[in-house]
Amino acid sequence: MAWFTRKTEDKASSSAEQAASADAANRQASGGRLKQGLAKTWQFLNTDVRDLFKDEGRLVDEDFLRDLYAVLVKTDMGGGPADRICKRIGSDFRARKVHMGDILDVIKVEIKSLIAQPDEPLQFAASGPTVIMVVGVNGSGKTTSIAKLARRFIDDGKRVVLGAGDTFRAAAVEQLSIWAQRVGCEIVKGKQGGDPASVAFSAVARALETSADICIVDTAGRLQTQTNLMQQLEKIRRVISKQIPEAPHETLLVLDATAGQNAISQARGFSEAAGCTGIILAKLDGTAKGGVIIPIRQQFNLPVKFIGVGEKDTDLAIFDAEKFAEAMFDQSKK
Ligand SMILES: Nc1nc2c(ncn2[C@@H]2O[C@H](COP(=O)(O)OP(=O)(O)O)[C@@H](O)[C@H]2O)c(=O)[nH]1
Ligand SMILES: [Mg+2]
Repeated sequence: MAWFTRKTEDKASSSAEQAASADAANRQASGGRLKQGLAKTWQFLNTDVRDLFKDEGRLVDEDFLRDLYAVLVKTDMGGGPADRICKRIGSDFRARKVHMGDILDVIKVEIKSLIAQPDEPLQFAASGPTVIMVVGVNGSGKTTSIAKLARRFIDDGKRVVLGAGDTFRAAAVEQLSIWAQRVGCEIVKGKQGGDPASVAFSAVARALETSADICIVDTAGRLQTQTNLMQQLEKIRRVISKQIPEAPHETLLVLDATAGQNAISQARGFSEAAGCTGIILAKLDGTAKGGVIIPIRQQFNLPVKFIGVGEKDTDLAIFDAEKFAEAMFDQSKK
C-alpha cells in the first residue's frame, strides 16, 4: 500500500520499480516498527495469557472466561470489547479443552474486526502545497510526530515547511527548530507569545512562495482555558484556508497511548472542535496498554493514520489494523 494518494502522471517504469522496492523495504521496516511499538503490550499479554493455560490445555468454563476477561481489560481495551471477545470464546469453545493457540486466533479475529477501518491514506492537495495541522494536548507527542512526518516526506523526496505555531511555550519553538535542522527542512517561526495564527499564515505563505510540497503546522496544547484553545485552533484553520481554500487538507490529532483512558477524554475535547481528520497514536512503545486502540477506534469516527513507536524521527509506522492485532499477540511473524 502506498502511504499516500495523489493523482500524478505515471512515472517511468524504472522509477516505478525503484518505488516498489522502496515500498517493500518500507513495509518490512514498518513491520519491525509495529512490533517495537507493541513489544510491551505483547510481553504483558504473552505472559498473562500463557499463565491461563496448563501444558495439557484448559477447560473453557466460567472460571476461565473470568480470568481471560481480567487479562484483556488490563490492556485498556475496555469492558465492552473484552466481554464481546469472552462471549465469542464461550460460544465457540465452552466445555472443551483448549490450547492457547486456539484462543489467540479467535481473539485476534475479534480485535481485527473491532479496530478495522477503511484504508485511509493521507489526503494530499491535487496541486500546490498540502497543509497538515497537528493538534493535541501538551506532551502528547505533537512536535515529535511532526518531525517524524517531516522525515517521512523528506525521505520521499518532498519539500517540507514547518510552522512553529505553539508560541505559548518558548521551548516548543526551540524544539521544533532543532528537529527542522535535523531532518533538513525549513521552519517559519514567530515571536514567543505571538499570534500562532499569523505563524500559520506565514508558514503557508512560505510554502506557496517556495512551491514546497508539504506544510505542517504545530499548535499549542494548552492555553489559559480550553475555550481559548479551541478558538485559537479555529482561527488557525481560518487563516490557512484563506490562502488555500481546501486547506488544512488533514488535521491530525496526536494522542498519548500511555495516557490510557485519559487519551480518550483528550480526544473527545479536540475531535469535535478542531475538525480532526485522523489520529496519530504516539508513545505506543511506552505502554503495555496497547489495547487502548480499541476504544479509540470504537468511540471516534476518526481513522488512526499513524502510530508513534519511539522518540526518533524514524519511529513512526502507518497504522494497519490487521498487522496491529497480529503484533499484539505474535511478535514472531513479519
Ligand atoms: N517513547 C516515545 N516517546 C515519545 C513518542 N512521541 C513523543 N515522545 C516523547 O514525548 C515527549 C513529549 O513529546 P512532544 O512532541 O514534545 O509533545 P507535544 O507537547 O505534544 O509537542 C517528548 O519527550 C518526546 O520525546 C513516541 O512515539 N514514543
Ligand atoms: Mg510541542
